[in-house]
Amino acid sequence: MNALSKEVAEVTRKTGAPATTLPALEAWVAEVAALTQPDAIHWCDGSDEENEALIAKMLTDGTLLKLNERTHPDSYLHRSHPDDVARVEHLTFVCSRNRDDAGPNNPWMAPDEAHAKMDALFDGCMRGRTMYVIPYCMGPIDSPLARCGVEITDSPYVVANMRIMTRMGAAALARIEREGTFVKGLHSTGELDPNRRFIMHFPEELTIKSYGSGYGGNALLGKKCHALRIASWQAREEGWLAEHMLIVGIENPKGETRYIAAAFPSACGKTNLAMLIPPEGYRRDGWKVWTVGDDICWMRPGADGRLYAINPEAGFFGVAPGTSSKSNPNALATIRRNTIFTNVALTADGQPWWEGLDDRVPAFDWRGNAYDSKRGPAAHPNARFTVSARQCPSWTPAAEAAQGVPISAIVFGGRRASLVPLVFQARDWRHGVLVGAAMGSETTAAATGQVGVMRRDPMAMKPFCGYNFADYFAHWLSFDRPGLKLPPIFHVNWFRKGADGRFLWPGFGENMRVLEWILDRAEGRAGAVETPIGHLPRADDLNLDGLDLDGAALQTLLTFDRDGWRAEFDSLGAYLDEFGARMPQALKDEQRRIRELLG
Ligand code: GTP
Ligand code: SPV
Ligand code: MN
Repeated sequence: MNALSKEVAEVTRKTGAPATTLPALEAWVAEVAALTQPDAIHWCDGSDEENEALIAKMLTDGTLLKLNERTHPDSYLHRSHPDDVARVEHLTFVCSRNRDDAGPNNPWMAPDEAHAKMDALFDGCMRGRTMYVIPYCMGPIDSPLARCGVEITDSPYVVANMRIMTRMGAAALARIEREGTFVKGLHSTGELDPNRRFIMHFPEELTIKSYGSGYGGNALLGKKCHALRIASWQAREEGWLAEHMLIVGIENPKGETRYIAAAFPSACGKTNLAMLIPPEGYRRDGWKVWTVGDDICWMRPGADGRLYAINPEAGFFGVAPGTSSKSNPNALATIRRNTIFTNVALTADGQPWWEGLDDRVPAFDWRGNAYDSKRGPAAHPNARFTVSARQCPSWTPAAEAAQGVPISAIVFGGRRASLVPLVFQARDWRHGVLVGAAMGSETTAAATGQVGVMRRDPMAMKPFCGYNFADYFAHWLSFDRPGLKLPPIFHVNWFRKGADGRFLWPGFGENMRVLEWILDRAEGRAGAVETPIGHLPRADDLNLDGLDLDGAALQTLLTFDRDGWRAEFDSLGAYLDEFGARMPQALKDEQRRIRELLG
């Protein structure tokens, strides 16, 4: 018996027989156990009993604190390590065999080197701990669009979050055993040393290795690692799209529901738009909004040529700060129970609190210190809640539809204090792809680093596209072909500021007015003016009934600023050139055409 199989035999003796009939899975789990040396292996079945036992364990060791049972039943607070509060983009690698396949948009490391580096970190890292094996399905369990994976982790917090965010456990394992293929994700929180923290993706091996962080986007591997970075690579090979998009249904007074998919960068309004409550006048007329997803969208052409979308997730990992009964009452109702809060503040009576919630003063900040307003915000700006999507009052069973929902409009958007109007429509698909490629946004607390810095974030996928952006844009362009009935593409900006630094547009529920124009345009109804950057509504083209908005603000929001756009398009041309010959000529031509129109 060689050393490895001796170690496997030893782990099996300690932990019992493997719990799968799939040899490839059994072998991988044994191999990981031999490397990481856990004391025990736990195969997650997703049951309530399993969850209760894990929660009890985390309450005992302090990983979770119980919140006020009267106001927030079955809800918990997790305080992370203070250096482990967000995604770490500079430590997140795409390890494709060919460096150019990862593109200038991704940190890259050669697969052999990355495996060696990670395996050295994982060596013996689970000694004294339990290794959890989490089979999960991204998407409705019976959906042909769904895909499965298995995450191995030593973090019970990750297990509890994966249980909310994915379809986790026995049903997923059954599908994996039937299909025989799955994405392999290996995770350990390690010692949480920011210098020994890496998130590596091996798209050609359908493998993820993540070490040294317990934070959502770094550790819940089904989410950004699988459902965006690995899936975007697979989607390109197989002719579909894996996008950083919400999916929302808008039901009109006639009872017809149309679905919109929208990509905004991290912490730029997807959760809020997905759960929007229409203004009073709309509600009176019978408009309703339905939430399918708030972060990720997998889309592919259906038999009728339209794009059909599923939300691969089962829960929301949402931004807490700014969430209030005014800005997002549906989110607030969703998180009243069965919710895990991470890095929020605490009131004296054990309720979760964050900036923007209400005017109470918390007793403890997110680190657990007595709250002192001089020491920064009470909740971490990237504090999050994890909660089942089904608890959302606007959740729709359409989120479980195996074939997905048909998409009537695609919307891109960014956080832009100046220049970019409230809304405009791209002339056609190719122009729309350029609008997506041109997206810029101010950075937010969702990733480590400076906040409020303008950067290019094409299609909100800068941190998440698992391959070269030039190839990604080419893939988007390839959908423009006979037989497909593609939705129109729009761009929105809820974040335009006035000279006084305040937002010009009220946003949140009032965004419904923009969605109505978008859906009307999709059906060839609402009016617009044509400009070089696309079609913009005039004030008369929008339903502004009952909206208290200053005429000058509205004017600014709907104005096309030719001089500003000239500079923007020059900078866009330089950006596209950074990708060299790989950038599709059609996109460069489109940029040039519009630059000429701008004069
Ligand atoms: P990720 O989960 O990081 O991908 O983010 P997200 O796109 O789902 O962002 P989310 O909806 O959680 O919004 C983040 C922040 O933007 C919150 O502080 C919101 O209050 C704020 N926000 C959302 N919608 C609007 C809006 O229409 N106007 C303004 N001014 N702020 C908004
Ligand atoms: C984002 O940063 O876009 C998120 C949170 O949705 S995370 O899942 O951590 O990436
Ligand atoms: Mn996101």
